[in-house]
Amino acid sequence: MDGSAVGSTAGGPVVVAPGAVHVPGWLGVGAQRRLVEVCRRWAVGPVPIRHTRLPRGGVMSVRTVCLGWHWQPYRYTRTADDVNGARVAPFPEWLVRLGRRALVAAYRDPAAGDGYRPDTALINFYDDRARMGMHQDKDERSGAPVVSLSVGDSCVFRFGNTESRGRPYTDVELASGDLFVFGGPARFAYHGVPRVLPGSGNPATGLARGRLNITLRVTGLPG
Ligand SMILES: O=C(O)CCC(=O)C(=O)O
Repeated sequence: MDGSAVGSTAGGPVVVAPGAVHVPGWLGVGAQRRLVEVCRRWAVGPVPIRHTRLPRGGVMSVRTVCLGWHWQPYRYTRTADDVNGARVAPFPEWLVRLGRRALVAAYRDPAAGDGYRPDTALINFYDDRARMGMHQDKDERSGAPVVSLSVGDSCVFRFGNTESRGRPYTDVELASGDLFVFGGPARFAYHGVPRVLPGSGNPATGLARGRLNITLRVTGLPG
């Protein structure tokens, strides 16, 4: 994946809240297709994609596989002790570069990616009925921005405030190829996915059904 088809910014960046930017159509179809291919490989192993179990016995409706560091509620480890004990696949350098380009595009600042070094990715797969409740990404020991890439079916992405799961929030439709970045004052805002829009994706991406979301994050953890 060289990212050459990245950055078309079909709709231009839209500021949803200070620090939170939606860039529609940032990934071209070729780049999306390559992401789908590589995610399919990561979904197989070394740690297979799974529904994450929550401490109170619930199970997340999305399926998740991680790179670099394995996330389980509510911490990061190198090995997937709640799955098969294997070390997760490494975080590739090309994904670091993609993350940097994403920050440059979202913040319209050529220096925005300088020093950005994401070291974990959570790859979520949503079927038609999958959802994600309002939550904060707060298991990282870093305030570096979160870069979110979407491929496949569109969804309603609810982006809220840093105080509570409730209003005020903004509902944004994230379509295939869209980039969403949240950093600065928006870094610890509550967000979630109340609904996927089945059948809204582009089969040319290689994902005939469902939605793929990849978030790049900096854990702030040593090693
Ligand atoms: O699927 C999305 O767009 C959001 C994913 C998310 O909130 C997360 O992985 O924490």
